[in-house]
Amino acid sequence: MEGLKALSADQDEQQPLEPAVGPAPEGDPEFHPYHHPAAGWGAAKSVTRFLVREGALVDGPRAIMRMNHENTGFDCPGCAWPDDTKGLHLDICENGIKHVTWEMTRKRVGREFFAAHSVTELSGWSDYDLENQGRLTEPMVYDPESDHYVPISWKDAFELVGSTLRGLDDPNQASFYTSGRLGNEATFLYQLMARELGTNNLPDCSNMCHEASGRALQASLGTGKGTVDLKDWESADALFIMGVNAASNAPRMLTALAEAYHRGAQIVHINPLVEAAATRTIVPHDFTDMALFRTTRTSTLNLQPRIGGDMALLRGMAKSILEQSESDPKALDREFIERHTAGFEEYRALCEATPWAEIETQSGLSRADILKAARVYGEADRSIVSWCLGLTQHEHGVDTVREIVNLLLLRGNLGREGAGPSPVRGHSNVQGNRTCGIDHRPSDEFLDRLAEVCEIRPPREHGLDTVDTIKAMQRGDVKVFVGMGGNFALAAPDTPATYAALRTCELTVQVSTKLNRSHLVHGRRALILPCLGRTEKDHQRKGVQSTSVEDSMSMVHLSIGMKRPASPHLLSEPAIVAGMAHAALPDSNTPWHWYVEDYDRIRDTMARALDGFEDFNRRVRLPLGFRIKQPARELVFLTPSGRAEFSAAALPDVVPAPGTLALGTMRSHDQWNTTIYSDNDRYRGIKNLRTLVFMNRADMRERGIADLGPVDITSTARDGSRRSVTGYLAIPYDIPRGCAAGYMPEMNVLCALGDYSTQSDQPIMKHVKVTIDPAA
Ligand SMILES: Nc1nc2c(c(=O)[nH]1)N[C@H]1C(S)=C(S)[C@@H](COP(=O)(O)OP(=O)(O)OC[C@H]3O[C@@H](n4cnc5c(=O)[nH]c(N)nc54)[C@H](O)[C@@H]3O)O[C@H]1N2
Ligand SMILES: Nc1nc2c(c(=O)[nH]1)N[C@H]1C(S)=C(S)[C@@H](COP(=O)(O)OP(=O)(O)OC[C@H]3O[C@@H](n4cnc5c(=O)[nH]c(N)nc54)[C@H](O)[C@@H]3O)O[C@H]1N2
Ligand SMILES: [Mo]
Repeated sequence: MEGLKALSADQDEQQPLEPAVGPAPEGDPEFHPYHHPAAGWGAAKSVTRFLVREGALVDGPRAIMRMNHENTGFDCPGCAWPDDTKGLHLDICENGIKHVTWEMTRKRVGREFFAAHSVTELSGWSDYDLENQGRLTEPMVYDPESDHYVPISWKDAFELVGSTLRGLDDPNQASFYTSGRLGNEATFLYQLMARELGTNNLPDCSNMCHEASGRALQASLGTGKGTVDLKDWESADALFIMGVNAASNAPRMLTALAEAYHRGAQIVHINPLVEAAATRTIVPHDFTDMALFRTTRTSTLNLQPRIGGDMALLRGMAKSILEQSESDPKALDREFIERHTAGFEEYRALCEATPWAEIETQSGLSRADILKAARVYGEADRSIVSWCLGLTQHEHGVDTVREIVNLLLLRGNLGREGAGPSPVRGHSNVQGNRTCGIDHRPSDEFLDRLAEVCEIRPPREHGLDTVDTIKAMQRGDVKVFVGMGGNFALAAPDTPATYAALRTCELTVQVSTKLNRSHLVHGRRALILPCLGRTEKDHQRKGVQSTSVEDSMSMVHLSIGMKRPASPHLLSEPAIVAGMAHAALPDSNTPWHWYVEDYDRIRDTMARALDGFEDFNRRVRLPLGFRIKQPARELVFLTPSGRAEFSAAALPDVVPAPGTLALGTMRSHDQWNTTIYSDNDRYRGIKNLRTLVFMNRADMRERGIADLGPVDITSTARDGSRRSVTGYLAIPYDIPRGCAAGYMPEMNVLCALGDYSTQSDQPIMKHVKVTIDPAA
């Protein structure tokens, strides 16, 4: 295994040039700092161009009108931000529209396409061009003789999966990945299949995004999720927005921020970059605002810590509140602390013992700036802290999220309106996937109930997550990989190592809507199984079916597609799972096909097997669905002490060594994870360029790097191995010294597979140690 890793990682063994990820740029790279508000007309213009390009001008708007409506439309696959609590309120965003339209394109990838292009040829195409071919239309199997994908019937495809799985020495030689789009019903069947086969190898995209949040909240509060909902957002006095590029990645948050600003709430953004959401917005669905170009501020304070400096900042805020409490009895909520928490004295001592100088150095902020944030927090009755990848994709992600909880507990900001922790999830149903059983570390209670209700004997030992799956492939321990959506090859860290690992597999199966890299980086045998998208009508024996999803704030509601499927040969995700399961488990007592005839039947089983899903079929049909009960919200803490637990972790050292920088990998405005819409990043002022690195001007000058000058970037992993990208352009940007930022998935080659957090097992994608030099 080490050998393989070294081979793919060693600088001396230069890999052949990888194809571009984005489309061919439409012109020369440009950088003009963006001074306009977020959303508004810039977004409207961008959407129109996109609709025209996808040939969806008629279907597009019709679909958009049906998005996120009270159980009569489909859930926007764009992000996991909850729907407006007021129901029929047209709350849509540019990126959601792009994402839906992307699925509804009129372009198709049929058998003629695969006959015309070999896999080797397609491997040289950009990722943009692959997806841009349109929707997949029928199942395909890889033919090694001709190096082409050729058609295969669904029956034969399932039999290939079934016989390969049956032929394994051990069910743990298979790994079943989930990308966070999958609806709850398919999710439930998928995990049931894996566990009935005998494995908990259920890696998911969450292993790369919010694993740290889940573990931290579980340890502190006894729940893996946030405790607030949109109503809380509407009544908070102070909102702390940490490590999220909301204008691009959770654009509907802009509406909440604008509304908060109007109400007089304080909005503090904490991010090394001042992102567009931290300035002002034109609320897109407010037609008068749009017509009058009326902007609303979305921030009252911006703080720019160094990459990884958040924990020190939070510690500083807590220290300040504790210092204040010596003279001001109202600074702390003593009654709350006494009644509901454990570990306060230790935490207080730790804050006292942490010197301001250390807090300043580690956060990269002055004491005066930290006190500004502390004052906002201390003066607010109700505070919400919200965060995303900027906090989680670090070695100390768990400690940092626990520090958020520590800070909230000091003033009793939990279990009451307008207060609490609020992680912003990624994929639209990533939270639901976990709730419905996608978990490589399932609890015994979960398995006991599943065993009883579904009459199976699930394995008890924990399974593999994303990184461990890749490592197991390297060792030859995982031979079958099933990707339920997503683009594993490109999304995972250490691209060459991941590619090499996937290529060792006996069989790779990708359930997808569009052609992507994961179809070209495949095992000895490979299947592409095309599925219905969320916008499409799902006809089964008992009529048109709906599926359910859970948003970032634990609301579960139905999603119903209404478009004619992209091809008559597509199957729904539940049907594909059932087909594979039936073939792999010939003696199964689970009525796989009966379930698929009517998803209510799946939901009836889920109601018995899953916590919080009682009376599922009725409640999910309520106008806005239902909220899964959150014990911590009711001040019931399922922790060992039965209380909310303060943590007392030492501050990590996040200051880059002399000559090195901390690099954060992130998304542009015009991409959805590995799906790239264009080479532009409007809010950051970038046109026609993805291979770039944002740097502080002083760091550039020190290295003799010119504006937009070419640079080489080399990362050094914990094991000392190095990885490089060359010929990137340096963009002088408002980012703290010692920090740099650029785009995933291009920069995944810099993230060593072995560099994952010891706290969460999450790959470290926001604090990559690099050197940057003028291009050789
Ligand atoms: N349009 C669109 N929407 C999406 C996605 C998409 O690709 N496109 N992806 C979805 C998914 S799966 C996810 S998980 C989310 C991701 O949503 P984000 O978390 O917004 O994703 P990133 O693009 O990685 O942006 C990370 C942000 O954290 C900041 N940051 C980096 N390092 C640090 C740090 O050390 N501290 C702090 N405080 N901030 C830091 C960066 O400047 C950036 O603003 O979005 C979801 N929504
Ligand atoms: N360096 C670096 N790497 C990262 C990150 C980072 O910040 N930095 N972020 C990580 C995060 S947070 C995430 S979530 C992962 C994303 O990892 P994934 O979820 O694996 O990747 P996506 O790009 O979202 O997947 C896109 C593919 O999903 C398929 N698809 C779209 N809709 C559907 C559908 O309805 N059904 C099915 N079955 N398939 C569908 C399409 O074929 C499309 O090509 O990337 C991770 N990788
Ligand atoms: Mo994510």
